[in-house]
Amino acid sequence: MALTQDTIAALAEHLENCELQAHDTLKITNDHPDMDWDDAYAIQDAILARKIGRGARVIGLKAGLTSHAKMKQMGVDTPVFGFLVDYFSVPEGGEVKTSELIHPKVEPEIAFVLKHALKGPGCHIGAVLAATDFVLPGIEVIDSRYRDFKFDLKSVVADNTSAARFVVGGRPMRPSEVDLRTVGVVLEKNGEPVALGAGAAVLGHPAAAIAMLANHLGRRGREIPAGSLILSGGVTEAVAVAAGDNVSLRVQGMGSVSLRFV
Ligand code: OOG
Ligand code: MG
Repeated sequence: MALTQDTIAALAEHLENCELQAHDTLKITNDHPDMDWDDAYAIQDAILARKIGRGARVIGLKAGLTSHAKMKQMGVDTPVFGFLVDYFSVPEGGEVKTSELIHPKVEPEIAFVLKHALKGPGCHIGAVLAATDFVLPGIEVIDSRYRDFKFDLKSVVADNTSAARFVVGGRPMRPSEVDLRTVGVVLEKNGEPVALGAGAAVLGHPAAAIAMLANHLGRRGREIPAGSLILSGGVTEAVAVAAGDNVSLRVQGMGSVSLRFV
C-alpha cells in the first residue's frame, strides 16, 4: 500500500459524495500517482463500508472490462471487480432517474446467480457452472464518477468500477440449458438495435469472468457467497442514454429485460 489510511478514507468519502450528489471529478491518480492496486480496492472497500454503515445491503458483485469491446472503448487491458448494493437494483421495466446520475451508459450483460459459494485460487469455468443456479439477462447502468469517463484502472477500481444501477429479468436458464458462448445479445434503445454481440465476447465464456472474480477474491482470503448475483461484464461497448430513453436487452432463448430513463 502506498497511501495512508487517512488518504484512503478521504478518497472514499470524496468518490462516494460524487456518486450521491451526481457530480464528476478528475481521476484520483492525478493527485496520487503512486496509488497501487491494494489502495484502489481498499478505497472501494471503504466506500462499501460507508454504505453498509447507513444500512445498505450487499446483494452481489460485478466484473467489468471483461470484453475486448469494453477494454478498447475505455483504453485498458485488465478486468476489474466491484460490488452491488440493494439500491442499485431497478425493477424489471422500471425507471432510472437521470437526475441521480452524472452521464449514464447501458451495457448488455449475462448475470449469474450462485447456489453454492465459489472460492479461488484455481476456480475455473467448470466450477462456476457447477455452482450456478441460473443465468439471466441483465442491463447494467454504469456512471463513472470521472469526468467524461476518463480514468485508468486503479481510479476505476476505487470508484467501484462505475457501478450505479442494474436490472435483471427475462427467462432464467440453468447453465446446462444454454451455450453461453454462442448466445446472441441485442441491446435496443428506443426500438433501434444499438449494440449486438455474443457471450464469447466476454473472455471467451462469461463464466470465465466469474472464475476470475473468485480467484481475485481468493487472493484476498474471500469468496463469492452462495446466493450472490454477479454481472459478468458488458458484452459490447457501453451506450450513452438520456432522460426519455427506453432500453431493452434481448438474449437469445432467455427473453428480454428493460428499463426507462426519466
Ligand atoms: C467501467 C465499468 C465496466 C463492464 O461491464 O465492462 C463495466 C467503465 O467502463 O466505466 O461495468
Ligand atoms: Mg458492466
